[in-house]
Amino acid sequence: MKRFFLPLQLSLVSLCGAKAPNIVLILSDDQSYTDYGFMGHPHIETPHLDKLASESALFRRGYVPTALCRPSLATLVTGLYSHQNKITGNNPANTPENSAHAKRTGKDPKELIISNIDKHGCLPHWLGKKGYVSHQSGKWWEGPYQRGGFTEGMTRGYPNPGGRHGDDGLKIGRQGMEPVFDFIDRSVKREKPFFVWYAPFLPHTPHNPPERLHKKYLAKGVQNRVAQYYAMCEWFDETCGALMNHIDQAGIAEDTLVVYVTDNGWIQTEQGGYGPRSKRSPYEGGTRNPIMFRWKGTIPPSDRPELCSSIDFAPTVLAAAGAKGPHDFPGLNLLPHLKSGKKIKRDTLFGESFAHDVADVENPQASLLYRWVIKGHDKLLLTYDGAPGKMKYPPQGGEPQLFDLKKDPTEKTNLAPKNPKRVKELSALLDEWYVPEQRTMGKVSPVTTGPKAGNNSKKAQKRTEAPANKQSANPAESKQRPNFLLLYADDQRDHTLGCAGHPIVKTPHIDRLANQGVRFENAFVSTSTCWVGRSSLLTSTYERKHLYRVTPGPLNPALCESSYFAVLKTAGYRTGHLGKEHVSIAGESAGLMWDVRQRIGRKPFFKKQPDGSMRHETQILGDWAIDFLNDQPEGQPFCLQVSFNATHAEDGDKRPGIGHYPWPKVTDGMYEGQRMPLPPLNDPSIYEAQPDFLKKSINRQRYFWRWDTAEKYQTNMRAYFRMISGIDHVVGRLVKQLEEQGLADNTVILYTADNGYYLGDRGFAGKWTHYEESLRVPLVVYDPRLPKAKQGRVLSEMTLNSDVGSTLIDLAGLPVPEAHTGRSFASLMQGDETSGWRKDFLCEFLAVPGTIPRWEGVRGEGMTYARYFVNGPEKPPYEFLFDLKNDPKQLTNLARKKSDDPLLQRMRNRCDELVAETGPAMQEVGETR
Ligand SMILES: [Ca+2]
Ligand SMILES: [Ca+2]
Repeated sequence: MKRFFLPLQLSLVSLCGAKAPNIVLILSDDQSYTDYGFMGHPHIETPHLDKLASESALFRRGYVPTALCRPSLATLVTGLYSHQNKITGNNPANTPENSAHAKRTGKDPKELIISNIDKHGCLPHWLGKKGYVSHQSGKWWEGPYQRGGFTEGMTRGYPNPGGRHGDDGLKIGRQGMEPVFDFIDRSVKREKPFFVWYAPFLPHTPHNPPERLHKKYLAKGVQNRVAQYYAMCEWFDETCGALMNHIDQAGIAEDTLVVYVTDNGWIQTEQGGYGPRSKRSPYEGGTRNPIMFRWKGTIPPSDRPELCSSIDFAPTVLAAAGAKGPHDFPGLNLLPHLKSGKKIKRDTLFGESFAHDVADVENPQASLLYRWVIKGHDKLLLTYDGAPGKMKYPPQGGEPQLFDLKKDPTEKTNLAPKNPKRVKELSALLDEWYVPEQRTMGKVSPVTTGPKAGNNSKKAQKRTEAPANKQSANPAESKQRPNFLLLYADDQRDHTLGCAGHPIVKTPHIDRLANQGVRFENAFVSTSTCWVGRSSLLTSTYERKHLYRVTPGPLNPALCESSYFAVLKTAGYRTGHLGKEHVSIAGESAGLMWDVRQRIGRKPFFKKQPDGSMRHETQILGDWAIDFLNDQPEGQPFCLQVSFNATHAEDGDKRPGIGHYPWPKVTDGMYEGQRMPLPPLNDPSIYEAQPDFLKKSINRQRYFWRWDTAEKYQTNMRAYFRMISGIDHVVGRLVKQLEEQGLADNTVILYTADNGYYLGDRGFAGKWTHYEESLRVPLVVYDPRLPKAKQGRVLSEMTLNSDVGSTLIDLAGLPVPEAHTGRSFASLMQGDETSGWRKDFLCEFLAVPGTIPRWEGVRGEGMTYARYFVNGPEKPPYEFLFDLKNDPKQLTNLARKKSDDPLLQRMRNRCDELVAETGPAMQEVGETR
């Protein structure tokens, strides 16, 4: 190439250092171009990247050609645009097209996407031909590292479980740098040129930075979620500092070309998640990022005013290595300009955006949403009608957008209507790049936000079924992976099961699961409220972490992404949720979590059937679950959750019995004539001893709805127990169904509830408090694979609702996401070493304003501590302390006896500690919505 004509002095330098340089790629994940010290951010500190910038040829106007993780990474290693390498999105969508490809080829659409790198080749392969060794760490989507031509690496990759985007590779940075350092040291010793792919899962979610960094940004007055993200940026910077330091200490700085790129932008919102004009969008917040090249002694440091694209990475690196790819690259070899400092004449960059999920793995245009061109400072953005799939921020309008990036870097003013000529000129450039023949410009396709819910017909379920998944089974892999059936009751305390020793209530099917499985006699929810119990179950986190309804918006999308549903679905499970949700889930999150989703509420419990008959929703859920199982493709594991509205009262109907606690027909007549024993803490003095704010709380108001007269109590109790037995009946039906389908031997069944429940105890009804009646829930786990000797045990370790999801993931053989505050109790079930299990947990109540004051506390093995912020978070709280060993009924409040008791002080401190580990202090928790 003629471009290699170099000034004499610099050519001599490269001749003297004749050997090929090492290449180190640092790839940030989900970080905006503004979010660095050297880019002028007012808060974020990145001293190590600032230093790298000062030693590099720095392009502040760098871009990626597409702003989503996987396709962006694929452009780097193939050197091709997404429409060329066909890796346009993160996942295959569940479409008839992909299903047809799967059928035709006998391959999973996931595999079909990966196979593109076999066709187009991959940078590590090409470097390997020149004697390079290479190491992959961090994010990597294209199967095991070997498939990309790396000689070493961390990612096991698809089709291994959890192999979607990096698995073990994602530990790099977050859990140290050893694998990379070790590789560098060995390569130096062997005198081999090397290539390092350092693509840590940073600052990407989960945003769980070290506490010292989080506190640092909180202290700067930054809002909590934003502070978490800023802290992640600095954490990432620290790992880059360690890497650069290692290179410099090894004495190879002059033999090593370091390239810095971000895969896509990220604009952190205060609710958690990213803003509309960042990740995935074609706007500056998505596509722009600083690009740096450092090669001491060869590339003079400078602040380069030109445009640069990550599409230039492959040809530039290949030139440095003296290697070649199998085809011409659309990017530019920048090396001559980097070395000489000469101006890069190119003033035009191109980019494109596709839907997150690939609508047709053989046809990139099927998912095309935008193309853009930047010439100088003019940017034209064109919109196309590709299939948007599950889009968080779908394209709007569709008209051409023209921006002057110099005057208007945040793209506020669309100049297109006033400048038709410029639009035409720039459109012509886009069409010189390539012409999307199958798409219409200026139009948008309607968005499908993932499976629609609320329709209880079987037809609706069929429509939401994932056809492509039918082929996605990997029999060898799924054999060891158990199915999960999670049965979730509403408003049920731990003691109301036959297996828990209740003298009246009949639950033979659940009892059988307990007798052949394990029952946890100390199972708790950390917050006793319907929607919080559910959001903690779904995200495997404390309320203080997910902050659902305390921060605006739907359930934290990042935590949805690390939910058991999303993790299992990603790993190839068919996932379904049937019944009560009571948590708002964003369409995009729902798409990641569920293949099948069908909601049903109470009000009323009985639903009219097509034949005119009335059916109780407990039984309808049984029907739906059986439908789900009947549709289960052979060889694919499933995770199905059935969330009953029973045994929640019909609050709007106060008629005792069938009005307030409507039971299904199948339990008609049960408990008739049986005398219901009175609640154990029925003595009026127990109620009288409560502080005023509890005496007047919703717990007391609802007492008068159901328990206050002997007759009401008797009638309602019988009805309530019929509801429980109604659930038990469905459990029996489902166990039978699993047996008939031959799934019983490999299906783990869990039974639990969203919160505890007062049945008149202490003169209360409902839940919401720190007392045991509120916090305790049933937890029965039946694992058919458990050896006989381990069956039928009652375990006393304290488990939490947030443990359930972590356990399912663990039982599936997948790593439990770091974002979980819950822990897997699988080892307890198996009877393994249990030392080191939790001795206490954070219990709290942030929601439902106006019912009772917010509170937080610690439930330890022998003590319960709680503090109620009766007069707001700034005022001294009202405290409770109970010695559970000597006072299991929690009748003597030790906190009222001696306010400076050392034990009380210890519990206060422990509470502070648990809060600090988990989320904001009570003073910083926002208003509940
Ligand atoms: Ca990314
Ligand atoms: Ca509930």
